[in-house]
Amino acid sequence: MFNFFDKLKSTVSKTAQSLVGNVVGAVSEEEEFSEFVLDDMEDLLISADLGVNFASELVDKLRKQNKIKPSQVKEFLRNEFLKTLEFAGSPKLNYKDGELNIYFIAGVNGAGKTTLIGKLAYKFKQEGKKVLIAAGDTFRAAAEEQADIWSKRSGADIVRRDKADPASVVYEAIQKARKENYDVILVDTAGRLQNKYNLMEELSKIKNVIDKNAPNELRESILVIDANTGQNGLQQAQVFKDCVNLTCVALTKLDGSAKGAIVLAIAKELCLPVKLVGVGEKMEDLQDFNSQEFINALFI
Ligand SMILES: Nc1nc2c(ncn2[C@@H]2O[C@H](COP(=O)(O)OP(=O)(O)OP(=O)(O)O)[C@@H](O)[C@H]2O)c(=O)[nH]1
Ligand SMILES: [Mg+2]
Repeated sequence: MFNFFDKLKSTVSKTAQSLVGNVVGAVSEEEEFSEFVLDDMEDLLISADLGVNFASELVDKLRKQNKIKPSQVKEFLRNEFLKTLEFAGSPKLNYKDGELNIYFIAGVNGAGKTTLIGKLAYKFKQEGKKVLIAAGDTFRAAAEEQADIWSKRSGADIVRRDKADPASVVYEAIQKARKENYDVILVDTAGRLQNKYNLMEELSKIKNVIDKNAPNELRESILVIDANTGQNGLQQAQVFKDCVNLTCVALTKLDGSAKGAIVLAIAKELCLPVKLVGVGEKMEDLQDFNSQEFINALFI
């Protein structure tokens, strides 16, 4: 049977090869951690998109010890990766029963924000929740249309106002949700405006509307990152983190990506937990992130 773990295993198989298989293959037969071996290992970790800092920290740890042998490198990596994920925080999406739960979704264009909204809408609808999408991307011509299609597909309701100020769309969504007892608001945002400054301004404005009108109901500020962007994704994340107070990351397009090590780099460098993983374009292709299972799938 094709169960959840099998699916995850095939999803991260390319990452497992580049991050674990290649390193273990190059190191485990060596007699000792010579400078040559350590350099090689560092290069492999970096090229698997673990991030320069994390890679050199790991190699440094090995350099400064003499207990762990090259034959144990797999166990060493496994422990370090798991520790890093656990340190970044619980991967469980925050939700409070009986209250309004607002999810603010941000990310660069094409990262998969609107698709994630569709998937989350579907997930919450399946759980019997009353769900409202706030179509806060009023910049791109087809964006609201796309949000509308996802709302119909998932059975969620939507607030959309052609070319309106996104902050006012979100304000309206909050009022409606209060009046009509919604459980969930999913706030879509634009990924591209005339320039990065405008985008960050707009995101702050939307965020301020939520902070002012529903400070206790903002459950998560989610940054959507396309797994294929690798280290670029990390730089993007920093810019967003400086602008809006992020609480977690949703990693999309992990299906087929060899750069899933970005999960670890995000945890290490930004100390943000990955909570959701997109593994395809369909409504059902969303998984809750689970550190232990992710590590098990990588180290099979
Ligand atoms: N394979 C795969 N494709 C995905 C996934 N998530 C999104 N996509 C695809 O990525 C493309 C962009 O997705 P959108 O949801 O429109 O991205 P966005 O961030 O809303 O883009 P903008 O609104 O332009 O900023 C679409 O073709 C999606 O089908 C995923 O988990 N796996
Ligand atoms: Mg979009």
